[in-house]
Amino acid sequence: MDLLEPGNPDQIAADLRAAFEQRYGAPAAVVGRAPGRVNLIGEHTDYNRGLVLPLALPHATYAAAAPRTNGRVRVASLQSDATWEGTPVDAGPGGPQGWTAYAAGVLWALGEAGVDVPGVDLLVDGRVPLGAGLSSSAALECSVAVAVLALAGRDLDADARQLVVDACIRAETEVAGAPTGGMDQTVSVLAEAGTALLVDFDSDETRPVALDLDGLTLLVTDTRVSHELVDGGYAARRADCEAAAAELGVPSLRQADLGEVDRIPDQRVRARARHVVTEIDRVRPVAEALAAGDRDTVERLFALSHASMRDDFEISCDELDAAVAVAVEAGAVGARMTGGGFGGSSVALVPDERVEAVMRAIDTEFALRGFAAPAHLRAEPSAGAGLV
Ligand code: GAF
Repeated sequence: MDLLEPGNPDQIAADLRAAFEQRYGAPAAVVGRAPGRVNLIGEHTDYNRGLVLPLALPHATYAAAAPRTNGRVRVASLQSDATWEGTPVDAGPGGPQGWTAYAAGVLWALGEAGVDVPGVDLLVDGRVPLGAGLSSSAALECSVAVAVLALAGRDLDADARQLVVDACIRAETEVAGAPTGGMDQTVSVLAEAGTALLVDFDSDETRPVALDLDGLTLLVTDTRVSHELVDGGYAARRADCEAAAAELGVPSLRQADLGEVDRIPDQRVRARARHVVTEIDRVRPVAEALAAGDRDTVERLFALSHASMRDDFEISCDELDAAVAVAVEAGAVGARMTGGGFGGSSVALVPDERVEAVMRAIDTEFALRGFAAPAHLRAEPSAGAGLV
């Protein structure tokens, strides 16, 4: 059984500082840390000005940084041989490619926001599984942003946190070219330990929700079907949502009425809109149920959410459907796929004494069906980005 541990932040930071000094020949001045996330409910609702309920994972990305006097930037990772070198201004759209677009793009976006970005050496260590729908991209961006802001002499107060969220969204959408909606950067920076974050993308309000998880574990299963947000599926879903809003004459699907949605002539666009409108309506009841320990409501709404993503939004896959079905059969209170979809992870609410059994049942089913072996992790609601 593959259980992914988050590691000890102090130890990871110490090891990263040692690797940094070996690579660049001088010590790091700061280490930034930003978590991945798992979303509990509210999928593909953020770019429709809807509601989401993610929480920050204990699994994070770490970015060691030191200022340079020549104004130049060097970006490297412990997970990849690809590197990037240039100036913060060079790191904008059309500049860095691949994983370095997410890291270096943040320097460009911070500069655009008026931050006096210094030349910098960066080395990152990502402990959020890659391509697992757990927001390794946002963790990377936000870890770099908090490190660089510290080098620029800024405290991470509420204004600076919002600046980081906005800059990281620009890096992801404009430099890396992933047309995502902002949930991942928001929770990676604003999350508070022990809580999920209810975000309203219409009013831009955020509210921590304390979860009653007494006797329960949030178990995430990475199906190891790799998902990518820069390929066409995510953008196509977003375009369908925009087409639906245009058809209904509303600024976004947040303003759409389910009865009106049923009259959209194009079957595919109608189904996409139905997912978004019904999913937004599930978010507050799930937040209330998780806060009150109401297991029946969580089970019912997780099941409806998963079916909606599978049938109406068409972003699930056999592995995700299997992980969800087997988790519930083996004793989970509720389970659903989480994140952007097309692979990635499921999340299940599991009584503590059933966690081992659920993990084993999923592993067995995957082996029987010839799927790659999945990995599991415990999603303890953790704090947002900061310095280690
Ligand atoms: C990805 C995106 F980055 C988010 O903005 C969100 O749309 C999510 O998919 C689906 O809920 O994580």
